[in-house]
Amino acid sequence: MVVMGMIMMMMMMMMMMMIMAMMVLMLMLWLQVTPSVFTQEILQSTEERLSNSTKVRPPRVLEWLDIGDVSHHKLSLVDLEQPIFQPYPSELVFQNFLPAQTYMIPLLLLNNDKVSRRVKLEQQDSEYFHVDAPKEGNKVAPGLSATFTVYFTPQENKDYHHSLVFSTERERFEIPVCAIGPRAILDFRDRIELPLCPVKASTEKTHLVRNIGNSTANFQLLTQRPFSVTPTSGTLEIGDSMQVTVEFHPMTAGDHWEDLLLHYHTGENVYISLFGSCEELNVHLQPDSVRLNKTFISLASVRTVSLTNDSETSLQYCWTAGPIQPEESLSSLRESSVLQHMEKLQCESNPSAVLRSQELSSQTTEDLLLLLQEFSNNCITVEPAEGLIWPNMTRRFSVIFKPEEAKLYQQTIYCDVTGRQSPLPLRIQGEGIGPELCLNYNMMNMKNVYIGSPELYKVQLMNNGLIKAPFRWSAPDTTFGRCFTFQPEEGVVPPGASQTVEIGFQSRSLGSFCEDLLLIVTGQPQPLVMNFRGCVIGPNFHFNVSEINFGDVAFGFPMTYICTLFNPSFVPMNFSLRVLGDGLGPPSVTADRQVADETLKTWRGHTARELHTQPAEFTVSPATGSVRALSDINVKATLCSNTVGRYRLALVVDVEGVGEEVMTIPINARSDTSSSPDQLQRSARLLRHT
Ligand SMILES: *[C@@H]1O[C@H](CO)[C@@H](O)[C@H](O)[C@H]1NC(C)=O
Ligand SMILES: *[C@@H]1O[C@H](CO)[C@@H](O)[C@H](O)[C@H]1NC(C)=O
Ligand SMILES: *[C@@H]1O[C@H](CO)[C@@H](O)[C@H](O)[C@H]1NC(C)=O
Ligand SMILES: *[C@@H]1O[C@H](CO)[C@@H](O)[C@H](O)[C@H]1NC(C)=O
Ligand SMILES: *[C@@H]1O[C@H](CO)[C@@H](O)[C@H](O)[C@H]1NC(C)=O
Ligand SMILES: *[C@@H]1O[C@H](CO)[C@@H](O)[C@H](O)[C@H]1NC(C)=O
Ligand SMILES: CC(=O)N[C@H]1CO[C@H](CO)[C@@H](O)[C@@H]1O
Repeated sequence: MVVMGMIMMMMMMMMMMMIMAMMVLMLMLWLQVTPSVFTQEILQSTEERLSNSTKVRPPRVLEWLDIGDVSHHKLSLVDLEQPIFQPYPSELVFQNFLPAQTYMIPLLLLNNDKVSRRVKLEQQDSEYFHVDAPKEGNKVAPGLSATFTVYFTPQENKDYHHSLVFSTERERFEIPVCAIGPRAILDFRDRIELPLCPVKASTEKTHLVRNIGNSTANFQLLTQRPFSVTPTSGTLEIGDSMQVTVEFHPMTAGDHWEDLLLHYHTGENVYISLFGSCEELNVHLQPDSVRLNKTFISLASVRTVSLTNDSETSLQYCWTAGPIQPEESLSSLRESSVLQHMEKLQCESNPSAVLRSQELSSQTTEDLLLLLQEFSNNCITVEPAEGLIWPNMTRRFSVIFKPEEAKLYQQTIYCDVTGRQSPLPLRIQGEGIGPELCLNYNMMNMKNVYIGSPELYKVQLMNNGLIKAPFRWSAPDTTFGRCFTFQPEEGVVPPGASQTVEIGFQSRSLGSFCEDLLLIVTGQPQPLVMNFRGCVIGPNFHFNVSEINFGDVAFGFPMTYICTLFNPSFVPMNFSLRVLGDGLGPPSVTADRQVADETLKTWRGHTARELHTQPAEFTVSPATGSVRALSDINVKATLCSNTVGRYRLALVVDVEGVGEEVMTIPINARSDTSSSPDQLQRSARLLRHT
């Protein structure tokens, strides 16, 4: 026993020198234990494990001491991060032991300093562990080591944990001691290679896994996309076996590597490497762009496209409005929980990464819902929208175009299909057309229209399309626009039929106009335009004379002139007549009355030409009146002169609704200058005698 211990000590001294140099490097490497390494480790005896162990770690320092209290060598060459003594091995592991037997491991503490240093075990024996201190005492020369011997006497086949605490002149540190009891071993392979897989399809590999260990296995299995594993946890009795299936469901072409983490309930993590290769298939749409016939709103036109393949796998397809694959987003949701769990097991220290992946997945679901909604609201649909194509089968799709508006539709939709990483685009172009209503004319020059005259025009609306055409007329809200009426104003013209609409016009205003009447057809983006133009004129009346010439008139003897007022227009006319320039005073007097009046002597002719005092010498009959359409009326103008001299006046016509002084006719007369009051007296007398 002692001889064996000595030989082992010698071996260890040599190995240590080598190992120390590599230590830093070894610490940096994160060694993942593969199933074969794990199995080998577990099957080793305590001695084999010791001789095989390569990892050297500085021990955990419990407390720093003041070196000056115990030594005059206050400065040490050893880094402050490390204790002065490096233990070997870093951890004491007993395994594959039998109850009631005693096992031992030598523990070396190497003085790394350039001066002699002290190291002392703080006695911590337990029922099962016992430590023998070196006989030479606790002072160790530089570069040499103190050798302790740790004895272990188990009572049961189970795990034991203990720790040894040492103190040097500068620190106290701890060395863990453990005894590994029976362990489960699942005989996984180090590497699982999955069959070649088309993108978005899946392949799987099943292994029969046996528990070749000495304990029941309670385990968890975890991996990440594009791999998945079933079962994800289980219990396996010693010697029993079960099937474990790894599935490979890649979304991108290329090679994929991932770890399958096997976590034993005893705390060990074993990593199995997964590998899968993924390829794209020669799958394409035929044709990849579709131009649909012009289609009436609410009707549909259909085109066919087909999906061709060169593969022998079943293809799953799904049509979407955008290039995002719903499958991917959904599976990413599913996977994210597994990922979180794995991250938790592996490194508890990075919570932000977990948070990020959660945010990411909720974002994609929102996008996805939006996309699906958009697709179902659309005027372009594909049937069937999703399904499966069996190997060597062709799938025909109907692209259905059901326009809701008269416009050009241009859209790209996508077929997400197994075997293609990016969804296959299908460009679609179609034109929606509205009801096709035509007018038999679209311009009307009404030329001259009499004021107040009702005009009527007929227009034909013809529906040449395949769908009914609801229409409505609209006139502009302007002076003349408001003069239009429609009969009927709105309606529906069935396909192939026509309808007559009466457009009425009647204006009480004069002037020329040019109005666009709109025929609004439901479903047509632009209304049809009907242009009406013309000029509203007053009645074009006239007299049968161009002037009213009384010639010479006798003073005080009324003279009447008769003429005719013609109204050749189709509207009646209300008029008033007056003499412009006639006096505004009392009516002139006739010679008869002057003679009768005794005032005659005093009467003098008017010389002052002031209008208000001057008598009104003209009377027009009728002064106001109405001429019916296409008729005439006699007008009597009477002049009873009380003034000596020439008359150059005018008969003016005011037309109701049209204007004042619409027409003027000159009036000429001459009152004899020789007719004096004396002469008038004579004449009057003469008149009485006859
Ligand atoms: C561990 O030890 C065994 C035998 O003791 C040996 O066959 C094996 O190669 C060693 N492994 C390592 C990694 O040193
Ligand atoms: C199981 O235990 C026996 C006896 O203790 C031992 O010989 C054997 O190597 C152990 N097997 C494993 C796989 O640990
Ligand atoms: C498209 O229109 C053409 C002629 O207008 C017609 O011959 C063809 O059958 C139409 N196609 C479909 C799918 O309706
Ligand atoms: C598909 O067709 C190919 C050749 O046309 C044939 O070799 C293959 O067996 C067929 N596969 C199936 C599943 O029918
Ligand atoms: C105009 O009409 C009146 C009444 O009808 C008539 O007496 C007169 O002779 C006419 N004058 C002319 C110039 O025709
Ligand atoms: C003319 O006057 C009559 C009675 O005052 C009236 O009823 C009619 O509407 C008027 N006609 C026109 C054209 O103004
Ligand atoms: C749907 C389709 O195009 N199927 C084809 C799949 O590939 C095989 C082999 O190339 C063809 O024969 C099928 O027609």
